[in-house]
Amino acid sequence: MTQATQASLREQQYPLIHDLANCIESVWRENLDLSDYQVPEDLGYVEGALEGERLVIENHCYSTPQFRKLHLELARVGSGLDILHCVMFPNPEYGIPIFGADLVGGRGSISAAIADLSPVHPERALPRSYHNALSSLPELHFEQTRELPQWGDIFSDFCLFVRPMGEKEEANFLQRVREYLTLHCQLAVATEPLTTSVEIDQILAGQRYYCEKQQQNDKTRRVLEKSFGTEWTERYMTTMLFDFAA
Ligand code: 18B
Repeated sequence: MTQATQASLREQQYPLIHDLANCIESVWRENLDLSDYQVPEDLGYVEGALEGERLVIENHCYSTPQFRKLHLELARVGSGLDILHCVMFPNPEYGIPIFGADLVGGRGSISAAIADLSPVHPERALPRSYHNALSSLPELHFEQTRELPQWGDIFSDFCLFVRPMGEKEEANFLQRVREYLTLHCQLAVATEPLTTSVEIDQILAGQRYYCEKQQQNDKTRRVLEKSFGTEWTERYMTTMLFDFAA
């Protein structure tokens, strides 16, 4: 797929999605030492339309010393539903949370905007440095907050899950995610790697728990299945969206 075509999906997407994609990549570039990450050849750019509307997916991945995979995915279903998905998977030697974001919407509004720094430690506590930094951000108010699904026990107390109403709330959401990302990149770079296999195994278990819960998101699964079928979707959710070391 040519760069021109890739750029044009982002150009066409709902403005908040387009802006957040640009924001994520610029915070990454400014704060991290990015290397290429080899996306499986058939998964960089994907199109499907089994029984429903055409689904177009484009993936952007990087790795860094602290993160084994930075994944930004943009998707469009038919001509109306736009999706941004982003997960930053730390190397297990770094006892830091998993940043994740998902935006779903189009045709005039975003129905779901979620962003979090999710804990992976036993007791699912965030490191103190993260807790302090997140606690000191000024409180934000959104008119319509949304309730987490049952599998959502992976998220932290700082999880934002809202339906942003209007441009002001969209701008606030974008700004808050920029703050989460910036403090995450800066704290990650300042973190010393773990040295004992006991600690590293605990982090691996936490990351695995996170991925297993995310794989239970039926709303994501259904959208993918309608265009690509059940088998492809299972492979995609377990190898591309939420993979973990076995
Ligand atoms: N997700 N999302 O990424 N999902 O991937 N997403 C939806 O208005 C896709 C993540 C999360 O209420 C919805 O209800 C597709 C990450 C939560 O039951 C749709 C892809 C996080 C919900 C999609 C994708 C995350 C949710 C319904 C692959 C968090 C609410 C929209 C490109 C860090 C679940 C709506 C519920 C919802 C679809 C969270 C359609 C296809 C990283 C909590």
